[in-house]
Amino acid sequence: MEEFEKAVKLSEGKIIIAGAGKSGIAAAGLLCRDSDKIILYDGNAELDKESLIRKLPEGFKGEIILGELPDEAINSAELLIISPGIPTDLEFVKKLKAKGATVWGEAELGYRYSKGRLAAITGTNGKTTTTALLGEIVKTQYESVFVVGNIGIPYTCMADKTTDESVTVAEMSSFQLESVEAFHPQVSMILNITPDHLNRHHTMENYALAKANIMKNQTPDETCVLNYEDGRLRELAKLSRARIVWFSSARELEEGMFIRDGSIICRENGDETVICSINDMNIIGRHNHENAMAAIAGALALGVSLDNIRKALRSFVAVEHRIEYTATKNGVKYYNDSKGTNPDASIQAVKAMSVKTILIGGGYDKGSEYDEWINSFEGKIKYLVLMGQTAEKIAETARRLGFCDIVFVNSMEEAVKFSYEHAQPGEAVLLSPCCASWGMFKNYEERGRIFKELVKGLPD
Ligand code: UMA
Repeated sequence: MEEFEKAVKLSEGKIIIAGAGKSGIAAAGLLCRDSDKIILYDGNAELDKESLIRKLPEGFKGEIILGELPDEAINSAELLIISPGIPTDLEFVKKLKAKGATVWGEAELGYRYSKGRLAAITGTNGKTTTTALLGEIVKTQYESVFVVGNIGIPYTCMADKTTDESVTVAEMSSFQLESVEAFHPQVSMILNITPDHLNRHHTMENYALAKANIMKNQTPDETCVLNYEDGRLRELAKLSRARIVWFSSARELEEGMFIRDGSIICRENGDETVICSINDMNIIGRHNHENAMAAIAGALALGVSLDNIRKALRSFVAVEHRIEYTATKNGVKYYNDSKGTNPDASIQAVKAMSVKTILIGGGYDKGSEYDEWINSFEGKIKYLVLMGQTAEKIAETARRLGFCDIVFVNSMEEAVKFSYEHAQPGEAVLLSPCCASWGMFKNYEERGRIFKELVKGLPD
């Protein structure tokens, strides 16, 4: 196993921070106290330099480059800090790697600047809920707790606030895990791996290997929490040196976390502990029980007491944009699942619906296949309302599989209007797009909020 020194040693060369979104701005804010040789670069030439400058700390003395990154900048750089949304196979990244520059993701930089213990969570779905839940549990026991990462708070925003006593809970996407090096959590978790982001990672194998980076530096005295029901994870477990804690929502395990008679049980060295009844929690559905088991396993590994774990489990409520109940209008319940950005997540949302539902979907094309999603409708979906780049591709798949109640719309406003006019009392309307939001919205949060505002504005 390769050993990496955690400390950041900045040399004479320049530092390019690629991406001027949340991650890049936070990384620049952190690094500008130690370096005046920063180039903040963004490929979008349309960005307004003045408004970027306003987001940066006053101490920022670097340069801002938008559009093309000139060779001169590439030649002068020794370190590239890359934002998660920027593919690592872009030409300028390849050129920097070829000249021997170090390439770290923004999360790697955050990790290197942070102190204390780290619990890191990844998985195709459920990672935001699990991160938020684990954060809440850990806060019942420890004072200095930071929840960061893909959940929306860049690691580099918080890193310098951590102390040796801190616990950081980090949600890590495959994009972030693609460019880690020394990143080394004491507790890691992979919740599941199903097809997503294949336009970026190209193959499932690459995608799974990026996720597996979460545990690559762990040692035998540390913990890796994995889902026993995911065959890919049973394979990946062989790569881990850490103590594996399995969880399963489908069977009783000899060792690990599972559900029996509606209760979550932890079995360790033959001893069983009943953690809580699933009815004591406010989060519903099998996937959420899995998220809860993973968070419990992580919390136990971090030394949180059973009482504190139970207290936090009872008070935790679903995160925004994840099968979030929005309103009832004319007897129709509306749910916002804007976080349903891939087939697996949207299948779970469809499965959670127990009445006839109008489903709003479509968005940015990540190269997903939609067959399983359409097959999960099982007669429950009254209309599929489609928008965005993928609308036609989804419609073709649906028609091929015999589902023809399809409506095309050009905006969320039209989608909500159609749903309002066609849903009967007792039915439901679900926004679970099965696709990313990019192209029509800034991000899935904006998409979800627009949906919620439109729904709340409907007459009752
Ligand atoms: N950009 C380029 N070149 C490119 C692509 C993008 O210059 O080829 C620039 C854009 O012009 C933009 C900037 O990069 O100005 C945006 O950077 P970014 O896409 O990395 O976005 P951030 O605002 O830094 O947000 C990122 C995560 N975004 C992505 O991974 C796409 C956020 O996750 C995360 O919350 C945030 O860091 C803090 O850690 C969002 C997400 O959609 C929620 N994640 C994906 C998911 O959950 O499926 C992975």
